[in-house]
Amino acid sequence: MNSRICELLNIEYPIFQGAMARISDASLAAAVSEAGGLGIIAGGTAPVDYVRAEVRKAKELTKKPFGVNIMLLSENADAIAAMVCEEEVKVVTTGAGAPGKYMEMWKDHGIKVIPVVPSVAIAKRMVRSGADAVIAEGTESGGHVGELTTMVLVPQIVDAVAVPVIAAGGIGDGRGIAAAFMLGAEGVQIGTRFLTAHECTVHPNYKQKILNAKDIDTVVTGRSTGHPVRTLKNKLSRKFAELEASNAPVQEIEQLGVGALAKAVVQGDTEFGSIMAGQIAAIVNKEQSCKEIITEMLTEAEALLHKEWR
Ligand code: TUI
Repeated sequence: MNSRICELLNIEYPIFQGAMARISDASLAAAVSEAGGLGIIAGGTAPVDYVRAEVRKAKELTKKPFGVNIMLLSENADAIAAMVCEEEVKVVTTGAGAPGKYMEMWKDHGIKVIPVVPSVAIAKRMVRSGADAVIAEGTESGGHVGELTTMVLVPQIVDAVAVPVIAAGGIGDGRGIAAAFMLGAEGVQIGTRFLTAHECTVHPNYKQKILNAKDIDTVVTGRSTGHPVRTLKNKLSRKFAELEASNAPVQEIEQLGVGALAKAVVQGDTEFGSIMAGQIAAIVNKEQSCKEIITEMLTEAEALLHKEWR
């Protein structure tokens, strides 16, 4: 159960903070890194100048390593891919695609590359193209999701690749961390639990929705458009479901999603905004600092695994 991840990335604990588009900024990422995990700034669909500014802020807030996530569907992916080299970012994670074309450039700059993968075949392809580790993300996650659950995905990817596997999706406390390690993971990535962190700058209405969420309160919309996204149920998700059930044109369905994440994250519109969240939202019941969250989760996991990270 040794974690190669801590050595690879020069971090204390094998806990990544999931990159949440429009949410994971310098404030959240630096707090997680300061607490000994790996904070990750989300590129999302943001312009390169915004992401660069967040990277510079994070460098002011912590001397510890942090990462940048590049959402490969973004029109700004090329520019952000070059920026992380210029800014000497230590770790890049990727989502929603294959980062093969950037791999050589990143390797030349000594960047550790850790793609998010939803299947064994994609995991193998990423490792062939040079990935240092992979994040196996189950469908329990919030945001853009694959089909397989964390429970089945993690052990299959662990068997298929030699690099360390980080488990993501449905992990929100020490029990989840311990379970992930039992499946062969050497690290975990956690998003939803950090939404209610003091250092998370998401709108308070968004945090309250997470605190109130119950087990069956998330839903996946967008399967018919090829961009399945898990959110909390609200008026927007019901509208999505209606349009999809009536076989509305893809453009009409996708139009509904434009600007919806910002509406929830920035304006706090929890009815017509997109409240991306994982299925584990129901166990998130309090607001804490990132340090408190990490300490509490590690204490629980260590007791279950008879292991000491600290
Ligand atoms: O990327 C995510 N989660 C996200 S991205 C996001 S922003 C967004 N907004 C609108 C539409 C789509 C996204 C919100 N949440 N998770 C990582 C992830 N990666 N999930 C699935 C994948 C994935 C899928 C296919 C990774 C690789 C892949 O490979 C395809 C290929 O070409 O090999």
